[in-house]
Amino acid sequence: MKTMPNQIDFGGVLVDAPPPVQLLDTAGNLRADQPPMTDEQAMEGLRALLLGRRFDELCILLQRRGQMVTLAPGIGQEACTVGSAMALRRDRDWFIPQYREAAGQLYHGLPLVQAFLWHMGSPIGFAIPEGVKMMPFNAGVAGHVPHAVGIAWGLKQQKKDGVTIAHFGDGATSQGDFYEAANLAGVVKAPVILFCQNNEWAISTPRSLQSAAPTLAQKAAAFGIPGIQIDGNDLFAVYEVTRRAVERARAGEGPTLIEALTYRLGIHTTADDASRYEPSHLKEDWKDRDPILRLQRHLERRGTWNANIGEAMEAEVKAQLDAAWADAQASPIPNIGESFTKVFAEMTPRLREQQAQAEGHDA
Ligand SMILES: Cc1ncc(C[n+]2csc(CCOP(=O)(O)OP(=O)(O)O)c2C)c(N)n1
Repeated sequence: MKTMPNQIDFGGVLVDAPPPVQLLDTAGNLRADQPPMTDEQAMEGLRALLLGRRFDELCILLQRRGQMVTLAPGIGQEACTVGSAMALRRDRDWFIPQYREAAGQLYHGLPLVQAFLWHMGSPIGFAIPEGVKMMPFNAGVAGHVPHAVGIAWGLKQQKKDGVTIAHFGDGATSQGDFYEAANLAGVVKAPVILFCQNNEWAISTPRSLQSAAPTLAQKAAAFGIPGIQIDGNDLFAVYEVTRRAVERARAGEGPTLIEALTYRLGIHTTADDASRYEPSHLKEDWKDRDPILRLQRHLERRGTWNANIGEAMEAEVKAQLDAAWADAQASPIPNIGESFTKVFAEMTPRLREQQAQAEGHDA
C-alpha cells in the first residue's frame, strides 16, 4: 500500500502520524488500530528498557564509590536505543553508539559483563566479541558517524544485506563530522540510519541555542534524504519508524535521518552538575512521559502487565545485574599496555610507541 510520508501502514490500516510520530500517548493509549509488535515482543522491550535503566543507576552508584570511571547514563532515553535495536537483525545489522546507549547495546548483544568492564576502564570491555555487530562507544561527539556511513557503504559495495545505525545527540548535529558523513551517505545511498536523540541538552547548551532550525529532522533535506521527527519516549514509534527506515535502506533506497524527541532525565555524565544550569521543573515535566511508565500503562491495559509481574521482572533484572557485576569484579585487571592492542587488528608503529611510553620503556 502506498503511504504518504506522514502515514504509517498497520496491516492495511493507514494511520495519520503527523510529526512527531507517536503511536502510544503518555497515558499508554494506542493511537493506531494495532500495535506494531506482539505483546510478547513488547514485554521483551520493557525488560530491555528496565535492564538499561537499572544498569545505568547501578553504575552511577558504583562510580560514586570510586569503582567506575566517568560515564554517561541514558536514563529517560532508553526507548530510543532499545526500540531502534529491536528493528535490527543482530547477525547482520550494525549498532554504532555515541556514549549513552547501553540499553540498546545490551539488547543488540553486548554481554552485560563487558558493559560493566568498559565503565571500569578495562580494555576488555572495549573488545567487542566476535559476531556482535557493534563498535565500542565513542567519546568524541559525532566522531563515529563517518564510521557508521563507511561501514554501511562497505556493506553495500560487498553486496551484503546489512544496515548500520548511528546514535548521536542534538549537539552532534552541529558537528562537521555529522554533515560530512550525512552528505556522503545521501550521495552513495549508504544503508544507514542516522538516529538523533534530541534530549534537549548538549551538556549545558539547550536545544534553543544549538540550532536555529525549527527541527533537526529537516536537516535531512540538505542531504537529499528523508528526515522524520518522532516521539523518542514511545517504544512503538521508535521501533516502527526505525523498522521502516531499515526496510528502505535494505531495499537500496539509502539513508534516513530520524530525530527522536526525548529528555535527559538524569545527568549528562557523572562529571556534570545539571542543577547549575537546568531549571528543575523541566525534569519534573518530563517524568510522566517516561518510556518505561508509558509502556507499562499500555501493557497493563492489555492485561499483560501488572504490579506483580513488574516486581518479578525487577527481581530478575537485579539478579542478572548482580551476577554480571560479580563476574566483572573477578575479571583480571589488565596491564596498561593492553589499552593499545585493541585499536586496530594490527598495531601501528605509532601505537607501539605510545604503548611503550605508557609502560615506561623504549619501543
Ligand atoms: C568533538 C567533541 N567536542 C566536544 C566534546 C565535549 N562534549 C562531550 S559531550 C558534549 C555534548 C554533546 O551533546 P549531544 O550531542 O547533544 O549529546 P548528549 O550528550 O546530550 O547525548 C560535548 C560538547 C567532545 N566529547 N567531543
